Amino acid sequence: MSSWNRRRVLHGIGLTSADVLVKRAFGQGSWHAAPQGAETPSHKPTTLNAMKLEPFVDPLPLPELQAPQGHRSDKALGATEAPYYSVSIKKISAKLHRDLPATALWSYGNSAAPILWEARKDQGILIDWINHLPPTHILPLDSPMAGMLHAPDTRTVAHLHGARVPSVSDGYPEDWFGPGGHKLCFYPNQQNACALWAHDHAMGVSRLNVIAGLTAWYILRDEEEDALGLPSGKYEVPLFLYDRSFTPSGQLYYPNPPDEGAWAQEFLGDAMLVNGKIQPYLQVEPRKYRFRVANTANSRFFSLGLSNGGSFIVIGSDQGLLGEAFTTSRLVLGPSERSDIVIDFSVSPGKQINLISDSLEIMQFRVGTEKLTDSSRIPSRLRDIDRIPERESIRTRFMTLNEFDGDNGEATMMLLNRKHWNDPVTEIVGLNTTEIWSFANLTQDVHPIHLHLVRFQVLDRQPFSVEDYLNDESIRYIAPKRSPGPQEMGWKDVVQCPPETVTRIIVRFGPYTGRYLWHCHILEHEANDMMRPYLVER
Ligand SMILES: [Cu+2]
Repeated sequence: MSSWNRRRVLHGIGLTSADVLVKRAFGQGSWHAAPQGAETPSHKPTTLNAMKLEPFVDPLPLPELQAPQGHRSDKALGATEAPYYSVSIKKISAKLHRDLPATALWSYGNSAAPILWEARKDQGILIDWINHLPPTHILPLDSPMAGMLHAPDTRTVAHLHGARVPSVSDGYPEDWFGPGGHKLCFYPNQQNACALWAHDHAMGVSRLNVIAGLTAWYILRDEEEDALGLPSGKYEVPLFLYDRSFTPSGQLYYPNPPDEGAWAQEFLGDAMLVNGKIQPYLQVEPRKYRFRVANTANSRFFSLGLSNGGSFIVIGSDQGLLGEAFTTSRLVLGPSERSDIVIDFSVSPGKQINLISDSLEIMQFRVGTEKLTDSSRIPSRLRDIDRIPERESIRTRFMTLNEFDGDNGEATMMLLNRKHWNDPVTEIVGLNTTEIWSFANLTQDVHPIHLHLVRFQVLDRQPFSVEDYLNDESIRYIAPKRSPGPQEMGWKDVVQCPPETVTRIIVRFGPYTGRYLWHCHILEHEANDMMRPYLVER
């Protein structure tokens, strides 16, 4: 049985072993204690054992900063003399570790390191995404999605995660284009400074296209943040954290149907990568550094800490700065969540400190000894964040998160509100209205739920009896409400929904009307079929 779909039956409910960890930890009242993917990954005989590669032999690559190729206007998109960038989406090959041969990848740039846009609030940019991919995918197509048989295998469409954009530029899954095609998108940037990331969202293949390498950084800045005096320039480092698996010849590995099951319901690789290298190292000075961290893995949750047990300061989350900085030694990031953290290396000159996720080593910081002046500051108050009052909500939507298992206990499908992507739209919201969305998770997985277009606030979480719900659809709460932790007190665009719990968020919909979507950001879940359209209407 593959490590991706290995499942045990526990009390009659099919669970992966990682889920069992979640379940156990959850039963002890702290589901954060052992998230999915926290287990030490096992490797399969048909894959390279990446755990045996020597760690920390390659320097951390930094993202390739993009420069505009002039300015353009596009009346239909609402762009006037906006900086214009063209992106060639193509196949490349790159060495991901000193001791591996070059690996075939797809890229928005020219290397395995993600490309990076830097943009400023209220200054929109145009990006022309051009598909220069060959007709054949570098991964086995494992598409359970209906109706995609005649679509080109190497279709793509880019979504800028967390961006407030008109629907036409949002990267709707069905807006894919094949080799030779392109799509011009306008990103108005009318939102606060934050770290966004672009990734593929093409119908039925996004999880494969992301594994292949279609991810990029997009850092948005504003004057309010600039004025704080946070570490900047070479002391501000973006980190994409993700996992991959490899064949014995060093090529990307993804479970291949039909031999290994029709659907890999989660993907957990045994190699930890940062910015295009396996377990890289970064030489740092003994001073404060700001790290923009994004979990860009398909399924893995990272439970971040430092190998010396040291703490770090958290200053931001998905949609920018928190109201107040806080100090912690552990931070759980689900797929697509971002965190803005500051590590002060001035207390550990000459030391080697590893960034870890439980027992996994992700990368190494090598702290220099030369004393330097550090004029950066970390104010305790960062930004005013007004909590949205619950009374502003005009409607509460109750949505279930569902898993359907076959006779063998293997999941065959996961859904939102028992509906498929192709079912008629049920979530139709009014422009500039506020709603509470209540996610009742009937499954044993933590699902990171993401809404396109909007930012939101997390209200609370409350465990309920799934058994009662399955009997008569009644909600019986079995424990008190839990308030969100300090890392969730800012603006979010992904929310972790723990098992057997109702997670509530409050959302203001706008500023655009049109067709958007909400989905689980475990990309394997999204593909089969935890993804639903929603409409914003005037
Ligand atoms: Cu999910």
